[in-house]
Amino acid sequence: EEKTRCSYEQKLKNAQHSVSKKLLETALAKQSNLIASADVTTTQELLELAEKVGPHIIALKTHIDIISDFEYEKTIVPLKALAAKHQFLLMEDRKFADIGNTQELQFTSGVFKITDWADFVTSQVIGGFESLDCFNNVGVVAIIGMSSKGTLTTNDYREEALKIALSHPNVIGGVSQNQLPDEILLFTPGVNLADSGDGKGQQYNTPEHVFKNLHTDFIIVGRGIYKAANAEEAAITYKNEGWKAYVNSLEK
Ligand code: 5FU
Repeated sequence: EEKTRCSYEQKLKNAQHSVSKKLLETALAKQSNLIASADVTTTQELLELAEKVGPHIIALKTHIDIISDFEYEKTIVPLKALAAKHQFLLMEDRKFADIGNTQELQFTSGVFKITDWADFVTSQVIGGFESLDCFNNVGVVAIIGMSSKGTLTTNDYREEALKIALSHPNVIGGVSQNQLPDEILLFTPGVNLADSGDGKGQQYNTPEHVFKNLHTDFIIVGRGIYKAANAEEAAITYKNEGWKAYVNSLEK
């Protein structure tokens, strides 16, 4: 008989990292497994989106380097206030992919100073185990497999990437389009209820598919929410669909 998936309560009991605990506690408290991807390009759009979707998400995922008018005081200070007000975490999708020393500089310096505000970050593991050491004050979500057509994250690559992810104490989870072991949280982008792709290589699945078949923990939705006529309504729809799909995946 096929085993049912691991519940958030079970994962919380086994969680070692403070950020994993926070994510799982927030998911249970809000009955949400939704991460909104805020791929907008101005501070105003970012803050407006965060205000609208904040109550319904567990984390807001940023690509902070696409904000044209970024200023720490104008962008990050109010964003952090909204995160506190609506109880969501900040996930910077930086996808670090260099040697440890360079990643450390990219993480702590420049204009974005990611170390000062992100609760967790994404990183490739292509630089090897030690390249992840610099992220010791946040959680790391390792890129195991990508959602785009033709990605080089083959079976062999994913297997090796997972070994690094599972053995590194800073790693709380992985981004993947495949099931991961229960010890690690699974984050799945490429989720959309209306489209199957974007004509630029992105490939979409439904919340139902990724909970049932991948036993994912958290869905990441970008255009399905921020491009919708009503972003708040869209966030509520993805939140409800995601939670229903999670509950159904527990039953089997
Ligand atoms: F690692 C990955 C991946 O494999 N696929 C992704 O789509 C990350 N992403 C991110 O999720 C991507 O950079 C976008 O920020 C987001 C998906 O946005 P969409 O508008 O829902 O396609």
